[in-house]
Amino acid sequence: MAKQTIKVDSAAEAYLRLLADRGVDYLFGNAGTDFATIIEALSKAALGEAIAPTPVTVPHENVAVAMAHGYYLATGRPQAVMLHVTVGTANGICGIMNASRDNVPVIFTAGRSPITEGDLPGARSIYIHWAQEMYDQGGMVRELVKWDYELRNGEQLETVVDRALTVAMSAPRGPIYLTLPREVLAHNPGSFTFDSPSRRNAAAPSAPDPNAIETAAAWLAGAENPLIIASSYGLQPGAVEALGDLAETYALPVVVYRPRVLCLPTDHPMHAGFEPAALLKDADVVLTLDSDVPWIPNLHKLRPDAKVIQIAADPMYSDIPIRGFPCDLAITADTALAVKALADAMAGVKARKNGAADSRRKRAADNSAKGAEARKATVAQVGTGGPMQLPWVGHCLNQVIGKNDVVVNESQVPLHFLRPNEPGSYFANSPAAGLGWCSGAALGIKLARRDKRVFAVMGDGSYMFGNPTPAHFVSASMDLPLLTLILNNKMWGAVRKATLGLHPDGAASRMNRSPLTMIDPSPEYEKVVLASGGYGERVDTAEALPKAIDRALKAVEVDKRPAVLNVMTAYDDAQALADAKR
Ligand SMILES: Cc1ncc(C[n+]2csc(CCOP(=O)(O)OP(=O)(O)O)c2C)c(N)n1
Ligand SMILES: [Mg+2]
Repeated sequence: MAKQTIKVDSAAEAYLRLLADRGVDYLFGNAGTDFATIIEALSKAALGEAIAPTPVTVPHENVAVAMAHGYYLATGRPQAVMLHVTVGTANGICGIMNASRDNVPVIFTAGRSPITEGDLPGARSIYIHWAQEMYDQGGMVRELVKWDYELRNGEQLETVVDRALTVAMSAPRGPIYLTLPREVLAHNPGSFTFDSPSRRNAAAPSAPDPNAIETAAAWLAGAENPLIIASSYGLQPGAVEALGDLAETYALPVVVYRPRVLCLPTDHPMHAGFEPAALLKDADVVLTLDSDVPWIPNLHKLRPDAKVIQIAADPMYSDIPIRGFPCDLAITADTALAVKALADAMAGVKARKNGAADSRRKRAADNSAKGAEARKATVAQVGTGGPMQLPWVGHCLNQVIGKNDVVVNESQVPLHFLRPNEPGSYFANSPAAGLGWCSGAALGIKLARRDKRVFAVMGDGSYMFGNPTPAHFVSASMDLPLLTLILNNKMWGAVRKATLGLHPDGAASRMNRSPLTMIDPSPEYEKVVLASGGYGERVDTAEALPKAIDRALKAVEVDKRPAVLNVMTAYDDAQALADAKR
């Protein structure tokens, strides 16, 4: 195995070299006094005198974490985020909760206030070095990370960095937290010897238990009305195709519920839409794939005698305190491997002979034809006037989105109108739903895939949660032009919907503007991006949207400027309540 020895001026320099050696391309940073030696080492790298990940200045921590999140979604490789001690960590926790619940590995790091008050290099030198220290800095994030550790000295650097990366990347994947004390970073070991490539690798994906797969195959083959529900499935290469083959070969309808990635092309013949209720009530065997919440028990009814199979890297979802979905068979596995194993096993099992598969295929084709008719009728109704309906926004996006596009979604845009089809072309926010993810995630995806057009679609609330000024700053400073669509209903619509859902005839229902729900008067969001040299436009009517999208795309593609469309959308209580009951 190859050992390398390099001359270094500090442990910080050795640390950054290791990150770069291990495939970390970027360090998303929001700096403070703890960064002194990191900045020194990055400066050496900028001058060509050292090797380090490329630093990206991100003026809000949540944007930084979301960028690492997005970059991983696009590449499958974790990136590093470094924040300022306790206070920066506190600001980044919402993003880490999103990553954690979505099994997204992020190398989440922060400085640690210096602990010595004397003359050691890095020792306390500024008044904040006292008050910013906490007894248990890692405790702030411990519940959300797979591993947290404080680097004690330069000697253990390689073990610590490799452990951070391999723990984060072993299934179920997730963020880790590493704190880096100022004195330790500032220590000068003179030289640094390390293995390159690393001698420590993340665990290989786990294959499912063959007996469990045989049982699952027998249940599915013997079912009259089998149903697959997928949510976070589809990131592994070939996963989408494997599910498509399985579903098609055995006529298994697939409901894609609250997807965070593209699980199955929307046009796939067995794609059964985005809502489980209609099929769940008759299903006799339900297979869930990477689905923390496959349905909502008090809205969607499962047949009492239905058998439920859950497959995930951790089908218990043991980091979620309470989760009681029936589970007759839980299979721990890399889900893509499990789907392939299931397809093999089903080939050897006798299917029911009563024509059930044929009738499922026919039902799927009928439903899909009915769906297309219904969509056509809706589109004909919503194509004029303003504020516009969300199906129209979905439809207009569908008209422009091609094979080279990625949609990053933190909005209520209806997916059966948006209809993403390409693996890797659709990403949505984590089930933790810490709002403000979309802008940063879209930037991270664009950074990883500059060849793609990236659409960031979010509500007006999400836009503000996403720290628009920092996000547009990064967009401009790193040449990452996005097309941002703000679906602006001038409110936190989901909050009003939840209030009326619980109190349908209450006081809030008798007011159009209930407290703590309105963001009105609405800021002129289209102007915020102008401050970063971008293109902004407000879109008031449905008719105006297609051309506005064309103009914004021209700004993004030809002029390479970030573009924001402030799209005025309608909110309707009756519709919101109907949506809430689906
Ligand atoms: C960080 C964070 N704060 C608060 C919430 C609670 N919350 C859930 S949905 C929502 C409203 C979102 O508003 P907007 O993005 O405008 O979408 P709309 O519901 O209007 O479609 C809020 C505030 C949250 N999920 N995350
Ligand atoms: Mg809103």
